Amino acid sequence: MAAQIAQLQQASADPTAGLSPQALASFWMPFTGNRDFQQNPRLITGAEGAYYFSADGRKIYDSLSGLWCSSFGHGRKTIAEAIARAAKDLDFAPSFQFGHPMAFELAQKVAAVLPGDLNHVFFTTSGSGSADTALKMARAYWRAKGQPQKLALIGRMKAYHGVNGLGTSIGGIGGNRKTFGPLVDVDHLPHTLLPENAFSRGVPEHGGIALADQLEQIIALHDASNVAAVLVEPMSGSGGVVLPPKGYLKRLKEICDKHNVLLIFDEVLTGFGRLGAPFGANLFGVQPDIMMLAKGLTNGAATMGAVAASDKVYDAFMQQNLPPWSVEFLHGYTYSAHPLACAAGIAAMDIFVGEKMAERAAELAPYFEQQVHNLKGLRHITDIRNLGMAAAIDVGNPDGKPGQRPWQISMECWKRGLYLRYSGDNVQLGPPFISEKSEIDTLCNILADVIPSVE
Ligand code: PXG
Repeated sequence: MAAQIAQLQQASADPTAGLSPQALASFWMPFTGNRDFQQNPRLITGAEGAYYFSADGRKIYDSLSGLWCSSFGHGRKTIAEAIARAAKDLDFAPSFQFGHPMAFELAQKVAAVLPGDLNHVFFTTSGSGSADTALKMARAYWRAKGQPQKLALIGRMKAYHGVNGLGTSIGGIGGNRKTFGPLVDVDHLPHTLLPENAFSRGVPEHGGIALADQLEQIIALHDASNVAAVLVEPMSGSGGVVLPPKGYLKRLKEICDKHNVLLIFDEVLTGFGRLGAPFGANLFGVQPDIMMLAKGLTNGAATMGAVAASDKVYDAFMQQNLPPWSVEFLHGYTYSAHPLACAAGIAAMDIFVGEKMAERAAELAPYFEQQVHNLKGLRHITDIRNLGMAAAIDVGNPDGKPGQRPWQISMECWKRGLYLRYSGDNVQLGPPFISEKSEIDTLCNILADVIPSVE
């Protein structure tokens, strides 16, 4: 199959896939330098396992599992078949006041793999939707509990929680906020990147407790009686694989409990095995009240997110004194629990459990760590961070040209058969868990050649 796709594309070998300049300008691409792309299109026309096939007939290693989502490998047959079946049998069904069985089946499968009592799954259509859903859920929770003044939301610098209103507000990447005017008023914890932790392998040693203790001051500023929730990623992916130093997340949880504040984990990127454990919550032994999911939920094959709520949170909504026709949580999307996405999700969960994907990631992780850290000492590299099957390499930038060097590196890698994601001053790696050690070698060899070669 893969060979056939490659052969087919070899025949065309046209990097534009026959698209006219007008067609290239018609699609306004997200988070992309559109002008550069139109001059130098990088078009993907097929995917299988850990590889993409480019329009000009090349096989390209997918070093970020798409956008951290296709971790179990591309072209999964059971997922494709499930989507096709659903498209034929039930293309759409409403989830407002009516429902379809696949939604309940998937929710139960997801709850079964989640830690603790995160037993209730609210479906969204993306990670961004999950951010806004989780934050609205937290505020509405306190209202249901008779404390409607608990509204303040606390995020963290360098965090990424998608691009919708609340997620943009609580996100901590300046560039993603600066062009959009006043947002929702939220507060931010400091980020957890410390110079003394540079080149740590896995979870860094230093500073975790002191960093988490900053939460005490932020809560005191607002007064705990006004604070709804703290939202953090167990590990920030887009921020550049920013890790929580030892003890950090446990301490955050203690402070939240002490002040009666909800703790929300954004596991959109870390969920479903990326850290070498089912979820970050498992790895760090910290149970959030609410967890955000997306990406791995369908292995990237359909657009879907979810917010999982603990019994405590769910019960507060259900136990409101409301008549039967009344809605407990006034929130949802036309495409919440879309049948095609549910079908993909059910098949993806069967792969996650049946093929022990978290264990597979954990098995490959030490080799990946070793190979990535072998790059230390090369020109431009100022830090390497990793955990599970995630890593980032800081490469800096020439003076006054933020973003230039990682971009140059990525463009050169594409020419050499490697899809490499970059942002700010780093390049990021999140290979599919099904990768072979030899593929990790090839990935790191290309990086070792390319990173020092650019200016
Ligand atoms: N939360 C987290 C932690 C994420 O990583 C979102 C929310 C938003 O999800 P949606 O589905 O709305 O995109 C994300 C998305 C990158 C990269 O290169 C990361 C994401 C998306 C695109 C690129 O690091 N994360």
